[in-house]
Amino acid sequence: MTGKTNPYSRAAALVGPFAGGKTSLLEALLFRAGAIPRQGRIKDGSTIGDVSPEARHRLMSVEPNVAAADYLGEKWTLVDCPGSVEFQQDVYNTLTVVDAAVVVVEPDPARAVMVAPVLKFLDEHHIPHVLFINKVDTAGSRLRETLEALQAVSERPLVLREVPIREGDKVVGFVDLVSERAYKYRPGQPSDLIKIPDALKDEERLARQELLEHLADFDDHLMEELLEETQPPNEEVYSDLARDLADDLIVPVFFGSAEADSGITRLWKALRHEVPPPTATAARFGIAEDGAPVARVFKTVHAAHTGKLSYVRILRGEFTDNQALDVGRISGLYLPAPGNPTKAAKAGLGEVVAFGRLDGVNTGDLIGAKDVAVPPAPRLESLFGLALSAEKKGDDVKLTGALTKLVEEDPSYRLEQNAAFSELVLWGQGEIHLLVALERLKSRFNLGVTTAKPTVPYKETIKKATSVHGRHKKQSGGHGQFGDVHIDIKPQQRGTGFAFEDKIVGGVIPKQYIPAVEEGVVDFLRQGPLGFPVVDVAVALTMGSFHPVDSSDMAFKTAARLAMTEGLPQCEPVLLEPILHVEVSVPSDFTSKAQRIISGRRGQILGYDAKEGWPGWDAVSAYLPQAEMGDLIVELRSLTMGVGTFSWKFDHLQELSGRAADKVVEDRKAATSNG
Ligand SMILES: Nc1nc2c(ncn2[C@@H]2O[C@H](COP(=O)(O)OP(=O)(O)OP(=O)(O)O)[C@@H](O)[C@H]2O)c(=O)[nH]1
Ligand SMILES: [Mg+2]
Repeated sequence: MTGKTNPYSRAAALVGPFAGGKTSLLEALLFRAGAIPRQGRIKDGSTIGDVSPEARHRLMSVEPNVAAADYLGEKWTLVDCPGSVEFQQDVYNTLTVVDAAVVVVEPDPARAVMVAPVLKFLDEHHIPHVLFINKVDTAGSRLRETLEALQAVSERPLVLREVPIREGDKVVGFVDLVSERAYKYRPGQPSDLIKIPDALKDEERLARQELLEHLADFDDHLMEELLEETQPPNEEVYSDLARDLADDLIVPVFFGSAEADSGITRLWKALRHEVPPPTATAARFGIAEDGAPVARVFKTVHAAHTGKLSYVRILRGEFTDNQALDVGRISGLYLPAPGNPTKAAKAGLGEVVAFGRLDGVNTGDLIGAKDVAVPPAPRLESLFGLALSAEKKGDDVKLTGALTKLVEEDPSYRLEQNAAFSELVLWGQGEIHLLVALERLKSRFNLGVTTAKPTVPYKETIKKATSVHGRHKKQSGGHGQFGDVHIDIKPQQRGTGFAFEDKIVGGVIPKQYIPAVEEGVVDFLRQGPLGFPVVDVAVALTMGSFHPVDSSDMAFKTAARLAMTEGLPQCEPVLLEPILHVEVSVPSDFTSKAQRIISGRRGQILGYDAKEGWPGWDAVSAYLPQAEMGDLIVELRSLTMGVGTFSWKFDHLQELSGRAADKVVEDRKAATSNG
């Protein structure tokens, strides 16, 4: 253990499945560091984190809580991330700027699978991380079994750093496996140093040996010592631990209780001694030590008093308030504190701060970097959508503006302007994700909205050909109107779209009016007899006549429309349903359930296979009618402990007939006559 103080501010993210106790752990860490005078509780609504009304009343985090602390003279930023799978975008964005992550889990082996996605992300991006098994104050917590179950979903070896001291079925303290010191928890205070209980000595020895063997896998010198059965000096063990964490070779495992304030000092000390400095994190991104200041945006917030805030981690150099950057001028530099950022004049390497009013800057941007490009965190795909309309007439523009801000804050929302159905659809990660957006619209923008299922983009086509005549003639004082067309309408092969052919000979319709005829046809095809856009038809203009004075573009357009209106119903119009290609990902225990869900939704399973790069997971690929996608994610999650997910893309159109089709057409009629 080196006694050197770290000169730069370090940052750690608290991540893990929902309700594991991350926000409670933030509270405990801040309290132990002396950053807050007392330790609040989730159920009392008194924690530093989760201050937004949306988080408070749900008793869950719905955005990151960013808090600063000094621990033993060193500066830290802790970012407590939401655990719900619907708010994972913030997790991924945050993880791309921190020096390390603390993965907070519950001592329940059955829940280990819920940790798989975040561990996968950490492993893939080589982000140093430790595990904190929380809630060991609950009776019957199963540490060893939990560890085994977690190891099954972690690529990196999990290395236990302490063993529990139990009284009955309760964990009352721990033995640290490096220092070989034993501590007994004291509620609300640092633990008491005690003697290693005799009954635990053998287990402690074995566990320590296991720890050393893990480290020796990456250290030949240590390996020799173990083979020669000499005890390695603690200095060597500590420096191995720090190096292996920094290189993301091992995952050290701690345990404790955020609420009972147990094991918190142990965790703080590990962070202090083992988390790499921001220079290492910058190097991981390929950012050289020298050069112009660089900061990376991991969160954007539109706050009432400050306007747009871009939360950044400074990865090189120093930034000052009012500094002119090529993306704008920093107008307000803030030190983070949940709900209450305070102004500062400048900030240096490693610090997490918010820059005010940088309009051109987005989450994921690397401000100031000309020499490096770091890929942004992946943007999560849309899984659940709702059509929104403002309750108050005239609020539409305001609504679009507010939603644009929400999308900027959380890029896993997506706004779709569906012109064909004059619909505004907000996409997101699930029901709660969308509900939270609606609450934010209300609380922050004073916008009430009504919601509906998004319209499924059905199309229609025809199965038979016909020839029709359309004539538009009006004699109403002055100029008359005259257009006269004969057209052939016939079906085309699926996917070929629309074709128009001019077969006029001998100038029976002058060339200048032909485009107007085509326009009239195209206009009609926007909404066919069943109420949907018509595709895969060919129309040929075969005959017609004109009037030297009364004919006009308008008149020919109308004539064409009339012909189409009469002709299409004779062509056996048929509904076309959009079919998606979906890939459902689940742990293989859930594969057959996932297949049943797909079949239950008129899906056609194409096959399944081991999911690449995800040991123990399957990917089921299938065709699924878009109409059945609506709450697929809700059902999938409820059957897979929340971890099942899917990706989708439009694949093809498929004829839909019978009662299902009739229903779609009726609904469409009702919707268009209302609107
Ligand atoms: N028994 C026990 N309960 C705890 C402990 N830590 C947290 N809890 C409880 O677990 C629940 C979730 O705590 P949070 O701190 O909100 O968990 P979180 O991980 O931040 O939850 P999300 O942000 O929703 O993912 C609350 O009811 C806490 O009171 C603990 O150490 N022991
Ligand atoms: Mg939380």
